[in-house]
Amino acid sequence: MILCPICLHEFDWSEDELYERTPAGRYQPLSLANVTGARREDLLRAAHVRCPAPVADPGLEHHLPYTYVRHGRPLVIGLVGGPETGKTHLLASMIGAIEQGGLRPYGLTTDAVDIERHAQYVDSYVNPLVVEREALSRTAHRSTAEPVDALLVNDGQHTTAVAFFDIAGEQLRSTAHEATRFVPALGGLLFVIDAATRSARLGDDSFRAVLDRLPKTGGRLDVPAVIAVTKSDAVRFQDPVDTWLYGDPDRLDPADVLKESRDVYAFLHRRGAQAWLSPYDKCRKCTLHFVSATGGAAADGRFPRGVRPRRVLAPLISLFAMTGVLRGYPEVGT
Ligand SMILES: Nc1nc2c(ncn2[C@@H]2O[C@H](COP(=O)(O)OP(=O)(O)OP(=O)(O)O)[C@@H](O)[C@H]2O)c(=O)[nH]1
Ligand SMILES: [Mg+2]
Ligand SMILES: [Zn+2]
Repeated sequence: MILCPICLHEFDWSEDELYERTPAGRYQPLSLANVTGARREDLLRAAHVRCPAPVADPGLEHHLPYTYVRHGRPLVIGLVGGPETGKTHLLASMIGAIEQGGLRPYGLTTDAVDIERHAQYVDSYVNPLVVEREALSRTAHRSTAEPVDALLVNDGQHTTAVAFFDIAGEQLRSTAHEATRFVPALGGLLFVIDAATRSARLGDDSFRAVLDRLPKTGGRLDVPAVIAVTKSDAVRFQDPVDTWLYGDPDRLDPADVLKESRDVYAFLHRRGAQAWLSPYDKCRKCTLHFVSATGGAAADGRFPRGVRPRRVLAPLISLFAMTGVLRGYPEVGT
């Protein structure tokens, strides 16, 4: 059974009922009868399955890539944080770092779930930021939400489809909104805190709204979480932020993850930001990280000296280890 990340319908699918996307963006039945070998694999790579949930309006009908469902239960990751905390830049930097081979040191390889959609994401977010050095726009409010990008992550033995949701911070606060419908499907939480934030006392409504909607056992959540303190470049001269931000990034050492988590915890605690630590209090597995999506602040909508992301893959690697996408590593995040 597959949980549709768009409407939360649980459904089964079969290889006899596949669809292909026409150049006009419609879906039509795809017959693979008598198609074998490399041609079959090629058609499957672009095939879709139809979510059978009943819809009121035919315009709401939706399809999921076959590659998204063929490897078993996908991991759905949501970026959670208030308006302008830096979620969209962080995700673009992460995907950019992955495109540049940043997961290779961990023995992970990636492919796009949907080649066209991924190319669209790279063209609209990664290249403008990393290559053109442009600041990205605030995320538009939407009436529904679908993943902005999805990847197949392979650890040498297993493949997991990983989908990313990134909606506007203001919309995340509302539990009733259609655009937050994906929240119960989340299998990994990426909480984003702006390192330079001053109004920390009350915490973040978006954290609360999301944490409240996920099932708990014994008062705590089993969904693994990471807290990424982004824009850490703005506080880089504060000890020990600099040590972590400019340290050796290419490995996952559980002892280091624990040490960094403690330092981030202390950093937030010192700023009176206890309320921001609610994911740590409520999630059984949670690690904390200093990151910078851009390496510095934008001026007039540009990064004149280029974009130099710092440690952006650390939270993702930790999530992968805690969710079992990346196996063979000792436990992190307790
Ligand atoms: N210094 C610094 N600024 C950053 C960094 N990441 C993002 N910013 C700035 O923070 C602002 C908000 O970034 P976004 O990524 O759009 O924030 P968001 O959380 O997606 O905002 P919404 O879509 O409105 O929810 C932009 O002006 C960015 O230039 C960073 O790592 N360092
Ligand atoms: Mg955004
Ligand atoms: Zn659906």
